[in-house]
Amino acid sequence: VARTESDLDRLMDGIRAREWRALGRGLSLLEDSTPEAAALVGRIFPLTGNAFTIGVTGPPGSGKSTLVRGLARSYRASGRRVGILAVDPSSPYTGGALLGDRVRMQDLATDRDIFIRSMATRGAMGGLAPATRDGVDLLDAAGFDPVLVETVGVGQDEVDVMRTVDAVVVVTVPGLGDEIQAIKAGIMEIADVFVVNKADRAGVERAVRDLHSALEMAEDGSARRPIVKTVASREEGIDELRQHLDACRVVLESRGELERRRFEHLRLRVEDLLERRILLAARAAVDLDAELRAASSRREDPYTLADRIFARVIESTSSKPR
Ligand SMILES: Nc1nc2c(ncn2[C@@H]2O[C@H](COP(=O)(O)OP(=O)(O)O)[C@@H](O)[C@H]2O)c(=O)[nH]1
Ligand SMILES: [Mg+2]
Repeated sequence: VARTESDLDRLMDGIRAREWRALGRGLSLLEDSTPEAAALVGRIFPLTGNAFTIGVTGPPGSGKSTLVRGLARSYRASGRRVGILAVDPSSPYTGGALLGDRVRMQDLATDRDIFIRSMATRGAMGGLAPATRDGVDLLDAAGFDPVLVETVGVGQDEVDVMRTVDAVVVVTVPGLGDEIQAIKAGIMEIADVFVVNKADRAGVERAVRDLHSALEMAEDGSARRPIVKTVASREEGIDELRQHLDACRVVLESRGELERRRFEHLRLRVEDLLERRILLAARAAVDLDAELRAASSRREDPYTLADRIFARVIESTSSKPR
């Protein structure tokens, strides 16, 4: 654990040199959301902003890990260093799915310029999305570009992760029934590229058609977003996906849209931290359970209670000696 400034210096040297051990230690630190983690982010942040960050999301088993692995190889072949964070909290207790991913991604692990790591925690206090975002920053600061983030697109946390990356790939497969139903609300809207993976299966054309008509119904320019057919397990369609992602990057950069997105992501991050700070301050300022019991017996309504607690927070922070 990096406790002192010189520990942090050493850790940062290792991260900048892309030493596997330092990268792993740094990510573990960020997962725990400790004060040391905040200090590390302080060191990392000035070095970020170079990597194009790509989120890949979709239902479990749709082939995201296989696709990410193919993409990583493709980027690697053109001389890029690729960072991968796999976020799969769907099995937080056994770690089985994570282990599976690790094993299948292992062939990448021998390549010094592809770094892959599973984020297994929701973060002690920070939550999944902030911890993942910090992890992406670490890989960015270490010189990986692009950084790929895989999440299972099922929960709000995963949608929140996708709201922190530059570009979003939504993966679906034929035969899910209504393709759109299977895609978590909130993800459709922010997707830049759609992938219909397992195109070796029956029903792929129908899946593409259904997706296409759903996008047309959205009437917000969604219909122009590309739909790519892939067979990730045979590395088919990966080059086309890669071309769409490269084009996406160019378009975003040239229109100033990348900067706008990143500004909004920063806003979300800071507002999120502010919310947490205020909640923690409230918990420190009052005995929240005792206050809640009063409200639960209908003696005080929730609005009045929240106002009163907030006033106490302001009071306690302004009277604190510095
Ligand atoms: N038939 C077929 N199987 C695939 C394809 N892509 C991935 N798979 C298989 O689908 C399973 C789940 O893949 P995985 O990448 O772990 O999915 P994830 O849960 O979305 O990360 C694995 O057994 C893969 O080998 C594909 O294009 N066609
Ligand atoms: Mg996976």
